[in-house]
Amino acid sequence: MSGLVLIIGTKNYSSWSLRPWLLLKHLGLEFTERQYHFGTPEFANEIPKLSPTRKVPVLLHDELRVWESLAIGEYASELAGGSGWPADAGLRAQARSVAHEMHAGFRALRENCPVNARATGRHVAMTSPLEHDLRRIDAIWSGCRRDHGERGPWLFGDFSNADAMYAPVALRVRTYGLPLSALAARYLETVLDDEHLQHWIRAAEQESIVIPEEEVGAGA
Ligand SMILES: N[C@@H](CCC(=O)N[C@@H](CS)C(=O)NCC(=O)O)C(=O)O
Repeated sequence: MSGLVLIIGTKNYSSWSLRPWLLLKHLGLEFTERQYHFGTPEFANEIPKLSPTRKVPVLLHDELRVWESLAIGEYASELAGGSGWPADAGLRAQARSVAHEMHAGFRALRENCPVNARATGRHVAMTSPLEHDLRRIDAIWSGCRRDHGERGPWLFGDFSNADAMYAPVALRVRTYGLPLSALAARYLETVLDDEHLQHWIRAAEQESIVIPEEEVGAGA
């Protein structure tokens, strides 16, 4: 696939950039990655020209611009003949439900446990809203493993948009050592062992930019 350009932010911190990047990798779509680091003049100058929301990610395809990670995921899936979602309509609806649930929810997790791809051994206080989010995430991961484990290692068997949406959650669980049930922990292992995610983490480790507000839980 020629002409696809994915605009992303700093890999260490950009949860939303990771989602379509990982999906494009899994779909085997060729794309050029263009990175703008947060807090730099380049980001401030260039992103407003590329994205109406002034946020990343944005997918450029010739003259077309697609923003919002789920919309990028849908477009990429269509380019790949629909393989970004399960083939079965019922499973597809469920996969979309959990993907959208991630996009719209889990506020406590997002606020308290910022993505910090290269960091491990961090700790945050367990609050009731955080525990509530984690319980729901565990129910999704372990429920999908229980119901679809025979189809393959991902939430709905093959890798789908649903897995892309939860990849940054897996990074948060890893960074802050958040507790999971045994079944959900097996899914976490699948995500963290993924070769593309490993590349992303390695790249984040090479980045030198540090955003102090996102550095949470060290020495806590
Ligand atoms: N709803 C958007 C969220 C995009 C978003 O919040 N991106 C963040 C980076 S992870 C961003 O660009 N932040 C820069 C800013 O707000 O200036 C999506 O799904 O793509």
